[in-house]
Amino acid sequence: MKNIDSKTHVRGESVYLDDIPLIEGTLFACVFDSPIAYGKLRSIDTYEAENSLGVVKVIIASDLIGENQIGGVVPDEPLLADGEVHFQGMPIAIVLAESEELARKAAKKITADIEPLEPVTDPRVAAANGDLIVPPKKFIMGDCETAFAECEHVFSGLTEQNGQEHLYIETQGAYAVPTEDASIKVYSSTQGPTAVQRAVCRVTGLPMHRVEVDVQRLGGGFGGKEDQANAWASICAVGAQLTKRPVKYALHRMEDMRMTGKRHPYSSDYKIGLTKDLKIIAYEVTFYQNAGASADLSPPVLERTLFHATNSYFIPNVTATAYSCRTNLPPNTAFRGFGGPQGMFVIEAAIVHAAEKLGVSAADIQRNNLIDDGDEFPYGQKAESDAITSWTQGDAEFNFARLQKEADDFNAESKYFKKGVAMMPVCFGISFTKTPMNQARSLVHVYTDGSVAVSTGAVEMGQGVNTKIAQVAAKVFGLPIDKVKIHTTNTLRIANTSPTAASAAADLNGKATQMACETIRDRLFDVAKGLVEAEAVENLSLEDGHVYRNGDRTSLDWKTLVMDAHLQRVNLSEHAHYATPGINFDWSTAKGHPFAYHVYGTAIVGVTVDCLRGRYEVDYVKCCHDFGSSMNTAVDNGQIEGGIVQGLGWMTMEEVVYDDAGKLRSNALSTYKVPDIHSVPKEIAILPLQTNRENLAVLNSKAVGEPPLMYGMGAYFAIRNAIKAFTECSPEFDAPFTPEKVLMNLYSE
Ligand code: MTE
Ligand code: LUZ
Ligand code: MOS
Repeated sequence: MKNIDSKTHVRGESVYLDDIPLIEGTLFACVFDSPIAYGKLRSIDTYEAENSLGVVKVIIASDLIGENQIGGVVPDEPLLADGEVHFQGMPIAIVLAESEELARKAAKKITADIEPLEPVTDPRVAAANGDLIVPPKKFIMGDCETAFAECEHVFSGLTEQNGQEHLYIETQGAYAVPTEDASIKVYSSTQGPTAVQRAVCRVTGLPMHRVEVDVQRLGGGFGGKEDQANAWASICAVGAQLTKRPVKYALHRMEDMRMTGKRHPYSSDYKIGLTKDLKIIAYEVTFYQNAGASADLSPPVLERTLFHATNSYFIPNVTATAYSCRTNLPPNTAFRGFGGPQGMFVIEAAIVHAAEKLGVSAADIQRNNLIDDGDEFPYGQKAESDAITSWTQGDAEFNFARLQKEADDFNAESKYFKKGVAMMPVCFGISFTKTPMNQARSLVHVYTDGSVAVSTGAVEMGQGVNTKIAQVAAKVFGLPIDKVKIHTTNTLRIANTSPTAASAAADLNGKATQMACETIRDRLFDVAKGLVEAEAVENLSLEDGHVYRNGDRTSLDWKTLVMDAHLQRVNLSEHAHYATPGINFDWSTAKGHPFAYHVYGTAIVGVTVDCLRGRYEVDYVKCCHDFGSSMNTAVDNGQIEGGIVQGLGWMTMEEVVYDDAGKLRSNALSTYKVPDIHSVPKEIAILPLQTNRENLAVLNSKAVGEPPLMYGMGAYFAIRNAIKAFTECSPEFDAPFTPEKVLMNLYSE
């Protein structure tokens, strides 16, 4: 079944923030942001800007009526710089003008007297200075020290991973409209309407019931709008509050790239210990997360790094330590995988390191250590594991040995082109690791014409969550999908939402929708029972717009039933609440059962490297993926393809470059290379894993948003293998593998 948005998308009729019709009198915002990464803000000169054509107001920190604070997890992030600047791109002043162009022109006239201080951009330097966002976090299982002493082989090393620009097609933006009696309605391109509401309330001093946040859809979020939509919505709301006029701000691409945070770069140390028969029995890892200038979502991202530090493997003795390091970069934030990929990269690198030293295939070590049913993760949860089945089924279908032999045969013949192959198993936990966030609500109205309106806390950002939710409602009511309309995500209809994140939106909001629809359906069955003279409601069902009795279609149609119920004064609306059962986590012991379930999968990635030029192509990504039982293969396969390409991009060509002064050098699409149609793998093959397990996913259809990104990581190790087929070398684990780095390694001798 197609994504329900596909029709308006291809006709260009889908509404994004910038398409909302403007109210007369709307002002346009533009910020003046810090030109340097760290310094004392002595004074700001806004005189010229204030007296520029079309400028209505210039706002600085001292003008705010509420608190100058938007930090959600830790209150360490001023909306506008006050006293100090902490990163290049930090908002200092807001210009409000009659047009976008005039606002931008005026913002250029603002100057600030900033006494430069020495910026820190390296997380290890920040850690050495004791500059941490939160105290270090640790997972311990077993006893590493004793285990290492028993190991036949021990290897240690270091890995570097860079950040990643979200590059949602729709940039950040908001539109705030003052409404009657000191209230504000905010349209925001956000994954977290409630997060925006809280931030707006904080900076305006308004209570939450006076601030309405509405989201139609996003042109992509990828985590970049889980927390970082807050600033722009707050800027517009403050402007609306102070001028009593609507205020809009849609960022230009270069502003967005410069002022917003990205995926966290990590620098990590590992030590891996194996027995004679290649069992990994000890693993010690220390992560230095480059958090940027304020906390943002860095603490939970750091935690998920720990949760995924052992990826799909069972390792009985693990000590994993993680530091969130404060640096003078824009605050880094959620990005598809949320720290998980960063944790997985290090264990994969450690395994490759061991394999190289022992002269075996990394796949042998990987295969030999996959987590099995009942094995415990370092955080205490027992695995219901499909790591081995996904590997075995994927291998049976795609034949790793054959692909490896093909590459070897090719390499024996070819001098300047070399092929490399790598296996990439993935295990990703589904649920917010912060248990209280795993709740959602859905509001369902059945109207007297038989049409159905659904509102939930889920935000549509291209991932197809609205399609899935519509499918749930249509299924419960036995209706075609066009009888169901999914409405905007709105804090008046659905309050206290968790962000659409953690791949859990369809599960949480879909389950709440299922509950609401089932409640209404049961009320309708009570009515129908009399109308079709059924002995019991259990004999009734709804299908293709009709009531069925004992499996036979009756003459009672949906519309008649609904109208009849209404005339009998039966409630045709329901607001349902779903909270994931059975999950918990206790940070005092760092143990618990944080995830509703895990998603497993195994990919085989093959690449060809042009060893004269350092360029490469990804020949294929073949994966065996655990969908549970997919409720929409078109949407889910799309998520897999998109996730893989985004993962490949992160690991290969995308390179975020800040100079030592903390200035973003890769600040436009001319200097930041993302995968395009030419860099998409020549083949993406998806084999659904066959199991019959029950799970907590909506209609048994497992979350799919984030896990596939990690298949893309296999490209890194495949490229490394291809390089090693050309020249004897041992490339450092320093991602991404840009063509430049590939070339340096090819000719490192
Ligand atoms: N797919 C598209 N097209 N656009 C996006 O912004 N975000 C990803 C993923 N897939 C994203 C996407 C991220 S980071 C998450 S957490 C999930 O979608 C969120 O949606 P879900 O919970 O409905 O899977
Ligand atoms: N966001 C969050 C997430 O707040 N908590 C999480 O555990 C998470 N996981 C993945 C993506 N976003
Ligand atoms: Mo996704 S990183 O959870 O928004």
